[in-house]
Amino acid sequence: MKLILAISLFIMLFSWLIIVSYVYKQQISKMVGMVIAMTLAMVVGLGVGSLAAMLFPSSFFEITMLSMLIGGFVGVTVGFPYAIVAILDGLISGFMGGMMGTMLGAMIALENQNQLLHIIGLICVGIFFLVYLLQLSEIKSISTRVRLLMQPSLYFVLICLFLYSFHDYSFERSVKEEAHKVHEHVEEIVIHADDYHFSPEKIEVSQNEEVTFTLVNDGLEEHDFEIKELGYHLHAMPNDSNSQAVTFTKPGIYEVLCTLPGHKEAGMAATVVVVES
Ligand SMILES: [Cu+2]
Repeated sequence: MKLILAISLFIMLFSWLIIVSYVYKQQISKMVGMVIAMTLAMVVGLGVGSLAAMLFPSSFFEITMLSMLIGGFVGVTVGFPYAIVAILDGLISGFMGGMMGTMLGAMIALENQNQLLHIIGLICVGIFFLVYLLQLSEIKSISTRVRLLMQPSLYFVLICLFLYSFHDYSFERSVKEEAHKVHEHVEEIVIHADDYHFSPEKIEVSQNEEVTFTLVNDGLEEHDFEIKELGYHLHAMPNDSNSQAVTFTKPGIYEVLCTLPGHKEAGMAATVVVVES
């Protein structure tokens, strides 16, 4: 809920700057318009890129392209009322911001992602405020109707509200909880091997969930536990055991064998049924 508030406030603060630069385009000089286009495009690209790279680390390419596009789009939009040079600078800055943001988000260690997110949030709104002051310094005449609305203090209050709703949002916590949840799912399955028999003979596991098989040799001879399709191999001497983790990515029925000569024929076979998740 608070996150939705933070995001809406962020969009509001940002749109305010765009509205001001459109409404007062006659009074703001081309030079300042260009600086505003560059700054906003860079900041938005950086923010969107780093957040996206942290949230969707597996689709890095798509996220880089999308962040560059968003940054570039912001640059063009803000630069549009001013000059071609403002559009061009905005576009390039947006591309760069998006690119750097995704790299930053992807490179940062998991435990620092929360800090990074908050630092970038703070930088974004801080720069927004400076841009707003820059815009106001250019505007000579404000109609009395909107004078109250254009007070920098009002904008500042919105920034404080944003920081308040954002400060205790813990991205790190949600990531860690997720990782913990996955960890809890690691299941150990113990298979007993005696002379020429596996027990159990039918093992059921879920697709994409890590399982650890432990082969316990209760027999008088050495035995192994091999899943040929995965290149998975466990071996145990008599009165010994061995374990190794494996993840089945494809559902289906996998054959398990003891590869020692004659053992399979004597009945040392089992099946792993991987259930689609
Ligand atoms: Cu065997």
